[in-house]
Amino acid sequence: MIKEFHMENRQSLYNSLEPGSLAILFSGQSKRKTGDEYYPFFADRSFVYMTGIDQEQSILAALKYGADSVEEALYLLPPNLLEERWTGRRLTENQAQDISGAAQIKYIQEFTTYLDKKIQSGSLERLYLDFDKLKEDEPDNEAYKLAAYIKSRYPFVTIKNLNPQIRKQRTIKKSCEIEAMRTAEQITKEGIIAMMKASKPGMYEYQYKAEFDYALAQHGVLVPGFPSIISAGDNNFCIHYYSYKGRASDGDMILNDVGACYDNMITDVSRGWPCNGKFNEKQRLLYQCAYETSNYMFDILKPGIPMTEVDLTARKYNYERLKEIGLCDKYEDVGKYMWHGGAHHVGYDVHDLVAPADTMLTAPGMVFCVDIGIYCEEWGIGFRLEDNCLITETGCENLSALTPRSMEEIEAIMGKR
Ligand SMILES: [Mn+2]
Repeated sequence: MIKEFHMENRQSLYNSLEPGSLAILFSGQSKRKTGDEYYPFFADRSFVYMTGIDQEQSILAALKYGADSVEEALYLLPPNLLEERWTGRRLTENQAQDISGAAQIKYIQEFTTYLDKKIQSGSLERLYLDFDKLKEDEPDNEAYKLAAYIKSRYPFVTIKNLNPQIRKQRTIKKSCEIEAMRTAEQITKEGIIAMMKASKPGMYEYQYKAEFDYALAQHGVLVPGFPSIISAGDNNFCIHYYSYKGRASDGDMILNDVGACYDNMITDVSRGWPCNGKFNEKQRLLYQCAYETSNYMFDILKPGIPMTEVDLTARKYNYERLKEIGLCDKYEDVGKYMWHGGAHHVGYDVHDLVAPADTMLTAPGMVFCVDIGIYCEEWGIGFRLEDNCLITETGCENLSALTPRSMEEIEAIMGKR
């Protein structure tokens, strides 16, 4: 992303603050895996959204003095030739400036002194941190640790949560995010088509995964946006399946739930196909239900619809289709075949951090998944059809429509038509 995108994101964040507030965001730190080995560093997504910087131990600090005056600095690891010989180059001041457009670049050892000085001088009343825990018993990250330090040392400073404001901003995608997503969709398509073309009975799930990863790497995407779900046959009945050790037997469906990430924007696409390239009668019946439901959703989605209704509408419509084929005759029973909803937002995260769904209306610039999953254990068929829906001014656009979706397109790509 260009630096202006990050500058604009930060400006919106600063606009939300009261004067006398200091906002602090952290990129995070690598986590130790075992011995002296670390997991690859993965920068906090909101930090990257605000700065473009994905280097560990970076800090953004912005003190709002008055309505229009903000003192902003990005704190980075200092140059260290010996360390860099082992672990690679650190960002220089100029590089960090070019990426983020931050007003000042400083080194992290100056951060605590700065913070203490500002609090002691009485120029800040509030400290805003991004508190974001998925589970209560999660280890404290930098924001929680800093909050504990402030509470013990400066109990008169009010601590507030920046997370709701960040979520609000991340809900509506800017045009450069949508453009990056289009590129990511194109690459995801290449990966899925590679799997479809290679597909045959007897193929192992890891071989499908290898096809996908190879196609992505050929387009410069070395790590997908999230761990790929690729399964065959009965393994399709595990919603988040990551073993890759199963093998497709003739007549099995292949399920995949995958997505490339390009310029930080993630896609999340699912397709299902018969491993032998030809839908059988029962697969055809079920696939048609999901396909019609998905198409219906793309026909009706537009601005102003409560997010809580999106999943519900898909569920009701798909129930009617399942009823037509004689599989389900009471709406209360549709949960036997539909195990999940799928209208989650997608962006910097695959399950994107956005404003709470309970009060949200669809609006232009939102991107969320339309995910129709059908799991029919008695027929041994499970798959999902998941696309990425961009809400536009007048309706919506299926960003992942370029990946074959209809049975005709899939069979043609697989060479069976
Ligand atoms: Mn998905």
